[in-house]
Amino acid sequence: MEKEKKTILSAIKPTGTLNLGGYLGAMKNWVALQDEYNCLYCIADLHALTIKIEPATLRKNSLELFALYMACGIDPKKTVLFFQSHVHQHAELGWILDCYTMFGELSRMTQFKDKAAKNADNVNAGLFTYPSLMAADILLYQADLVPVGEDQRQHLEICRDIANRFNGRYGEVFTLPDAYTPKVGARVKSLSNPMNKMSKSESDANGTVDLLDPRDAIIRKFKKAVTDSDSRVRYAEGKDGINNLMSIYSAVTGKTFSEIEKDFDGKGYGDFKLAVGESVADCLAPIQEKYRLIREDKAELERIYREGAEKASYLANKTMRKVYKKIGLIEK
Ligand code: ATP
Ligand code: LTN
Repeated sequence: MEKEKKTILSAIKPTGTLNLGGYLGAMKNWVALQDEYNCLYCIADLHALTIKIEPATLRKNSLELFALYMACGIDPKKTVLFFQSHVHQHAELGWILDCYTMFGELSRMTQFKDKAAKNADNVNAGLFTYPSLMAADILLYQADLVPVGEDQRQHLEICRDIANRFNGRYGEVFTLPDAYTPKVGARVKSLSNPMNKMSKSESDANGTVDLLDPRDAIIRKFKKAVTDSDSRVRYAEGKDGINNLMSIYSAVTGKTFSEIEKDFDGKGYGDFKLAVGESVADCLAPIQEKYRLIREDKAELERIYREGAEKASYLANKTMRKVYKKIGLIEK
């Protein structure tokens, strides 16, 4: 780790396959940060256990997501890339931080309330204490910045509150992390319901474009995308469907909204939808090709995630030794 660079940590949970929302909203930005920062990216597999998930599905999602991180451009030579469950310090610090996190503050978490309502038959303790494990993910590495979407801001605030409480009692143990909002970052909406975000838990397959979707499926989904009764391609309030397609097109082609409006002047929605579909398929094709090559070499993939866990563990250990000492646990 280079001392003069700031540290960045982020994670995605393997609850489904990565879609265009996670790619344009998160992963693409993570790739761009690798040279300027010390980056640690992890697969939050322990967090995935907070919802009911079949073991075979979790295993498949986890390996797929790891290979996709790499196919998208996360370079294990520059970045520490690992599975959260391979670094036991996450669970250990998670428990310790549980003891410095208040029942009241956990009860106020929006994500907890949302997920508890959606999974009424499985409101488990892990779902409730999810934020203290996430705080452990971040604080273990003394991260300065955490790139996350708007939906995760509250989790970052509670992480700072926990760190502040701990530091207030024991001295400066943890770095206080800030949310990192990239200068350009697309907020991708569902293609079939453009009021909602495109998410892994989206039930309508036509609304979500997965990174590994074949070309014809991608184009078909864009052709079916919900728009409006106007017929001009322009960015305007109330045109959620077109605004979403324009944001996606802009993110993958680098064109500005006014350039897009000019290019499609006099053309209908049909032409535009096809162009967006094709440009997304073109953008994903090399990622899919790279993904296949990475998945074929199982031994190399294993070597990379073991090495990632080793590097992460070394850094996590430094923080854990400090924590043990400060709170009065006997060091081995
Ligand atoms: P779930 O629906 O299972 O809660 P999710 O699809 O929201 O999951 P996460 O693993 O929670 O995916 O998100 C990973 C990262 O990608 C987060 O930083 C999140 O803010 C970002 N992200 C996810 N979906 C989108 C989207 N549609 N647009 C922009 N960013 C997104
Ligand atoms: N809660 C996040 C995933 C996550 C995370 C983290 C993000 C787990 N641990 C640490 C940033 C830092 C989510 O649902 N997107």
